[in-house]
Amino acid sequence: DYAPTPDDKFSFGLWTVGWQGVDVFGPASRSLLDPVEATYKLAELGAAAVTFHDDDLLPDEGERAATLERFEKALADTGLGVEMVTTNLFSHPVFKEGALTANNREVRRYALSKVLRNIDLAASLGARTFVLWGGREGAEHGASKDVQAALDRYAESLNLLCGYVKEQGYDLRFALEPKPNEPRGDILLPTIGHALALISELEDPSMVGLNPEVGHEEMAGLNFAHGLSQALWHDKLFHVDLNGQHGPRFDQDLRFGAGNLRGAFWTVDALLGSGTSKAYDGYVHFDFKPPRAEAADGVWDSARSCMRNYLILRERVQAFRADPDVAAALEAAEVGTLSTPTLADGESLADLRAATYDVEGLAERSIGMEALDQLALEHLLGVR
Ligand code: GLT
Ligand code: MN
Ligand code: MN
Ligand code: MN
Repeated sequence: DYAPTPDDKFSFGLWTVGWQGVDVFGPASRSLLDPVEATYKLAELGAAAVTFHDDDLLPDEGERAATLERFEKALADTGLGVEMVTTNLFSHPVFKEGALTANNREVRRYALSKVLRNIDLAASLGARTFVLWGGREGAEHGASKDVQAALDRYAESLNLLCGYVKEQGYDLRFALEPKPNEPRGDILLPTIGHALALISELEDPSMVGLNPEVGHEEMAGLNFAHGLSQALWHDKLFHVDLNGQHGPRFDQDLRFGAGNLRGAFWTVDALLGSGTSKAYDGYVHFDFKPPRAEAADGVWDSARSCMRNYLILRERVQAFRADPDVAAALEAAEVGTLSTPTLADGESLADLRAATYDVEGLAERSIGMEALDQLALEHLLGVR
């Protein structure tokens, strides 16, 4: 009956169910949700872990110790873990022109100090992943940002943070979350590919990976499942943000399964290793916003549905991959053949050049991919 269990490793950001519905055109439509109460509620719904920004859980310096104590009690009472922590480097107007890559050096230093403090908290709560979403790292105007200098400062910050984690002996890795735009007109590290390229320039690339989000790649018109597969290929899929999006438009943060449903099917397939490749073994983390029109009941309906849709899609994907007709269609489409090296062992490029090729015959060959895709569609629709 698609009931979540701790083995499913479902996790929610406290800011998701806690989102009060503030948008560009209107104020909050829902009252403030106590993050500790949200933690109890998420456990009751079947989540295994929660995640948060410093400011989601501990907005008030005066109440920091008391809130932490209540939160740790909630974790102990429910058995929930804190698998990831992140820092809010985007809400306060001090970050209006960036945080780790702000032109202003005092802002950059303050941002770094805010992250360092939160890393200590993350480690003390046992989190293994630290996400960095640079929503304000970017620009609206051409000459206003020296992009190469900004990338220097991004790399500098990451190198300093990795050094700090090693020096402290924390068991923590960083995950960069790409996004093309919103809130900045153009955000640095706009896609999975851009972020991967930056990581390869760091002092210790092994400590930094990705936290890709469905909606963010789809805002850029990209195929999320392909992005996940490339991140897995690089061993860089440290974390994931699942949600829903209807193509290139504002960041919708719909519940997982809403929006691009076929994309969601292939997203789950990619996380499971696309049949024969590397699979993701981290937490299945939902980063969505319950629509502003919903009241409290709708908030919990949407959270429940994220997990339920994942479990339904996982069942459909597993049925697709186990179907003998699919195995035959995959073979007809030569999908498995792609794993054979193009040049055989002991063969030379001269051998390859000297061989004869039936170019016309190859051009006319059947590839059978419509048949394969129809099988996937029928599994998704539940008619097979
Ligand atoms: C913010 C953003 C998300 C990020 C969160 C982590 S905060 O809600 O829209 O995509 O994952 O900083
Ligand atoms: Mn988003
Ligand atoms: Mn978001
Ligand atoms: Mn996200």
